[in-house]
Amino acid sequence: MDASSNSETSQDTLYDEIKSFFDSAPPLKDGPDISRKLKEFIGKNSQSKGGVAGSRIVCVTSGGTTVPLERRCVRYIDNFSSGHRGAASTEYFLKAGYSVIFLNRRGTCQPFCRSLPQDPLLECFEVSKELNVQVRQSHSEVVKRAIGEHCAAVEEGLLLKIPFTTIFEYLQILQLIGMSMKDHGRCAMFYLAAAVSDFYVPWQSMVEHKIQSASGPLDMRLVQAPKMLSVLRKNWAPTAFCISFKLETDSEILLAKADMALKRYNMHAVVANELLTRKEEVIVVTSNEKISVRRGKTEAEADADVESPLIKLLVEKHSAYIGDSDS
Ligand code: 9Z3
Repeated sequence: MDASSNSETSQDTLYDEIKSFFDSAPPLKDGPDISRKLKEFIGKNSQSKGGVAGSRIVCVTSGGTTVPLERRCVRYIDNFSSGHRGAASTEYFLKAGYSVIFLNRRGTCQPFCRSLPQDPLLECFEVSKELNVQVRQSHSEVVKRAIGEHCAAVEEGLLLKIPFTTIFEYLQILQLIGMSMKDHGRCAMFYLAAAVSDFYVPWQSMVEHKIQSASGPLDMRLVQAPKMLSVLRKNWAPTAFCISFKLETDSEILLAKADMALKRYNMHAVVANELLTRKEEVIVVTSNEKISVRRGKTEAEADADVESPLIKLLVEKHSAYIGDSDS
C-alpha cells in the first residue's frame, strides 16, 4: 500500500467515526431554532456591511465540554476551563469590528462580565426601604459599562450567544455553524478556544439510569472523540480562516504538539498555551513563525489582557489571508 492510499484509508476511518458520532448522538433539542438564528445573524451581518466581501464574522468557542456517563445524566466528566479566554476574546473581536457567534459552555464566563463581582446580582445591587432595586454606588461604573456594551453588541445584531453543555451538543452546533458559514468565504473565522474532551462515552453504549455503587468499582471505557478540526477545514467551511488552541501542562512538548496540530488539521494558526501561564503568555504558531504574545505588565496598560495583543495579531493575519484571495 503506498502513502497516498494509506492516508485515504485513515481519512475514510475518520469520516466513518464522525458519521457514527453524529448518527448516534442524542438529537439536538433546539437544532431548528439554532439554525434559524444562525441564518438570520449571518444574513444580516453579510448585508449590513455591504455584502459578504466586507463583513467579518468569527465563531468563538469557549469553555469546556462535559462527557455524560449516563443518559439520564447524574454524573459527568468535566474540565477546568473557565471560559475567560473566549469571553475576553469576544470583546476584542467586537472592538475590531467583527460580528461574533459565541458558542459557550452554559454558566461559564460571559463577554463584558469580567469586571463584575462573582455574584453580580447579590453584590452589585441593593434594595431600598421602598423595595426599589438599585445598583450600589461602588459598582455603578462597572455595571453601567458592562450592560451598555453588552446591550449595544446584542441590539446592533453583532453578538449571537449559543450555549452548550455536553460534547454532543458542542460538536453538533459547531457543525451547524460551520455549514452556515460556508458561503461567507474568507471573511469567516473560527477561533476554537473551547476545551473539548478528547474522550467520551458513545451514546449507544451509555447506560440509561444512574450507575449504582452497589455493583462494585466502576469500570468504564471511554473512546476517543473524533477530531472534527479536519472536517471543519475540509468540508464544513473550507475557505474560513481557522485558529485552534493547544493546551499542555508540560512546556517541553507544547510547541511540538502545536506544530503537529497545525499540520495535521491544516489550521492557519495554532495558539499554544500552558495551563499555569495561559493568562500571561501564548505562542502563535503558523507554518513559518512562532510569535510569543504577552500581556502588559500593569492593569492600566491597553494590553492588560493577553487577548488584546493576541486578537490584534490574528486580525492582521486574517486581513492578509483575505487580501491574498483578492490578488
Ligand atoms: C485553550 O487552550 C484555551 O486557551 C484554555 C483557556 C481552555 C486554556 P480558560 O477557559 O482557559 O480561559 O480558563 N483551549 C483549547 C484546549 C483544547 O482542548 N485543545 C485541544 C487540544 O489541546 C485541541 S481542540 O488537544
